[in-house]
Formats: sequence, C-alpha cells, structure tokens
Amino acid sequence: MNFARFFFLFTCLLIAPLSIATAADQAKKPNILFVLCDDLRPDAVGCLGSEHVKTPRIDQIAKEGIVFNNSFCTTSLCSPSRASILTGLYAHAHGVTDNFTEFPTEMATFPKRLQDAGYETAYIGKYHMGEDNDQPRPGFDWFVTHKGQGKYFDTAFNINGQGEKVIEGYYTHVVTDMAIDWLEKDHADKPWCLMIGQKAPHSFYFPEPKYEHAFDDVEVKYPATAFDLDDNPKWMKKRLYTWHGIYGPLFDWRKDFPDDSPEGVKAFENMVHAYWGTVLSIDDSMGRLYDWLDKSGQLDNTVIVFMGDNGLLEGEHGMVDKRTAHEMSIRVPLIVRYPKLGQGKALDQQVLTVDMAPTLIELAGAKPIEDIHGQSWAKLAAGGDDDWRKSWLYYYNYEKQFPYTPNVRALRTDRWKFIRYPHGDGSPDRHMAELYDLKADPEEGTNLAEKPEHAKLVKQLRQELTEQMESVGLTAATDKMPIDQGIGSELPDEKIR
Ligand SMILES: [Ca+2]
Repeated sequence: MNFARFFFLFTCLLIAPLSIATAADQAKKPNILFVLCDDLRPDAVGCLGSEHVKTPRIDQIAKEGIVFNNSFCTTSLCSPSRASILTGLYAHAHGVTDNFTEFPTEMATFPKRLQDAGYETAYIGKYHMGEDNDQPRPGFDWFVTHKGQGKYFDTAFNINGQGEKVIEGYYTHVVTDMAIDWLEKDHADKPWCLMIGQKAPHSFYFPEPKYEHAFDDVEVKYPATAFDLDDNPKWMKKRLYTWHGIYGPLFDWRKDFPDDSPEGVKAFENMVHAYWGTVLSIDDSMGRLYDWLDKSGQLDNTVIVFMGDNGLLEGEHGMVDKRTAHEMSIRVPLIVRYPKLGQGKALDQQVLTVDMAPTLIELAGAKPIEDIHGQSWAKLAAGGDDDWRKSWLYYYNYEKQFPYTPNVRALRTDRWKFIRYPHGDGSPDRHMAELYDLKADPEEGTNLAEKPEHAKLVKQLRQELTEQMESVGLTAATDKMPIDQGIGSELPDEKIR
C-alpha cells in the first residue's frame, strides 16, 4: 500500500464516526424528497434574490435548512444535467451529451444504490432522458413520466409503463397529487426516496389561470449587459437575433421577429412575467409536500432537496435560454432541509450537480459509486470542509440542432471565470476567450481576456482549465466535440423546441 492510499484510508477511519449515517442508525435512515425544477434561475425564488416572485413556502424550507449560494450545473442543458445528478459524472462519462440521448440503463445511479440499501424509490414527473420513452427506468420501484417535455395542461402520463393516460389539470399540481398519493402508500417501514421532476418553469411558459396576471404591474427591462457586447466574442452579438437571443421569437411571446426596437421589450416583459408565474405554482406544491411531511411526522427525518437542473438566461448578455458558461446559465438553486445538517445556514462554497449523487448516498448510508467526479458535501454542510474545491470545469458541446452556442470549455474559480471556445477539430479556438473577475464584476460586464495586464493570469487559468479537464479524463486526444459551424439564424425544428 502506498503512502497516499494509506493516508486516505487512515483519514476515512478518522472521519467515519462523524459521518451522517452510520450502521448504528440504519433503522433511522432518512427519507429523501428531491424536487427537481426545470430551468429555474435562483433569482426567480424569493429567498434566493427575487424582488417580485414571492415564494413563502420555499423560503420557509430555506430558513429551516441550508441555502447553497454558489450551486452550479456542469453542463447547462436538461438531459446531460439530469444524468449528472443521477450519476455524479460529467456528461462525456455518462454519455448523455444532448437532449436526445437515452440514459444508459446499466449506469450506476444514486436511486439504484438507495434501492440496494433498502429504500423504496419513486420518480414522478419530467424525466426527459430519451425523448420518446415514457417507460419505467431502473432504480425506481414506481415510475411515472411522459414523452418529451410534457405540457403545462393535461399531459399524457404513463404510470409504471401501463400506457399513456391524459391526466387533466395543471402539471405542477398533477405531479404533486401523484406524489402525495405515492407517499400515502404502505412502504412497509422502509425508508423512501421520491424524486419529483417538475416541468416548470421550462419554456414555453404557461402559468395557471390564477397566476396569469400576478406580475402585470411589474416593469421588466433588458439587463444592461445586453447592450454591452463590444468587448465580447462576436458570436454573442449574432445570437441576439436568433431563437436564443432577446430580439428573437422569445418562445412565442414575440410574433414579429427579429425586433430590436425599444418597444420590443414589451414581449420580453410578458415572457418573464409568464416564467415567474409558473414558479408561484411550484411554491404552492412545495407547501403541500412540506405540510404532508409535517402531518405524517416525517418532516425532520426527511432530506428535502429543492433544486434546478440548469440555469436560465433572461436577457443577460442579450441571451435567452441557457447552454453558455455565463453566470445565470450555470447557476442552479439548491436548498436542502435536513435538521441533522443544520438550520438557517448559507454556504458560499461552490457545489455542483455531480455532487448530488455522492451526497445523497452518504446521507442514506448506501454504498458509494466508485470513480465519479462529484463529491459529497455532507461534511461541508454539517461542519465545514477546508479541502473543498476552489475551482471546477464547465463544458458544453455545440449542437447543430441549436446552433446558437459554441463549444464551451470554462473554468470557474471562487473569483475568476475563464471561458474558451474550441473549434472542435483541434485547430485554434473559434472565438475570442472571456475572462471575468466575479468578485468585482459579478454580472460579467467587462471581458478582461484581452487586457495585457491579465495575460499572465489568463495563462495560469488556461493551464488550470487543462488540469481540471484531465482530472475528469478529458485530454486533447479524448475530448471529442462537434465542429463549431457558427451561429445559425434559422429556427430549430418545431418538434424539438
Ligand atoms: Ca432544464
């Protein structure tokens, strides 16, 4: 045994008694309620910074739990990010690198590990890995989903593979009803893990009628960064007029496009109002779930996770949608309530989607998945962890179906963000790089990448990015990506919007 391995084992023995779930409290394994929202920006939640969206029930969970101030996705796209949450792996390793790839059924996931540890598991709602597949997936004893994106009203769900059946009503409440029905079943004294995949607040945004006009009086402007693109790579200006730009169709909220007139902001305002409206229903759902746990006496023995799968740009840098490495694209809300981890805390360390699987496995006392990229934040949350990561890799691969974002390889440290745009064929980068000082310039208004005084820093960050990539198995030889064919002006195929 080499010294490093000995030291690792020795350290494990030292910290084992502190671990949250030990053999002694098998009988009290916590339940897990994991609510995964779709495309939810942190600042569309009251307690996470929204001035206008009131979310008292989510705020209550945050007040009684832990708020992660710096929580990120490693790829800002629905299916890859969901697969990273389940596996603890980056997208190239689990293989779901776009929204059309089926999740590999043989892959180890945290729900499978929980099942092996005696948990009863369920998934209800939007799964969205495998566009046309609504059949049950391994790792879940109960499985309800639908094909594709689902609809805000009257979605055809498939319950345990029994066939499609339209369930009338508003999606957010329908899945909450189904979730509570499942919770009420007899679980034979087993601990349980329930994942709810909310559709909201994914485009196209349709609030339920009672919230349709909730924000009529709120003025929404394009963010200042939308008009400040001169020091950015040129692809960002090209994106302005596309499906993913603020002058484009805005998920049908603008009928005549492109429109870069000042009056055009009204369509943008309507879009944002509708997005916010869908979040209000999420808050109601969280309230019902919280109340059910409270009434059934299981509140404090349940790990409640409230999270988003990826971020969403709402006008920042002139963009809508996600995919890029900019802050609002990569930031995801993460709120966790589990009294054993503490109450009323806020953590500033950077945690990632790939950390969820190892964390929940540790909290459940289940068998770890080996060789994954994420790490459990249970110790960090319970009492701190001086060795926690200081930087990490973000990446995204160009999609020819959505040619509005280049290949992205980026490094985010606690202070800096460095973004590269590889061509895809090993030739020099396709676009100018970006560098932001996140402490001085959290909105990423000033690109410092070409400033001579930062040349040395750029070199260092470029090297650190290469090392971060290597740490997850990505080298010049193995990092395969499509050729960046540039920003397209055409609309995406109607079937995949
Ligand atoms: Ca998503």
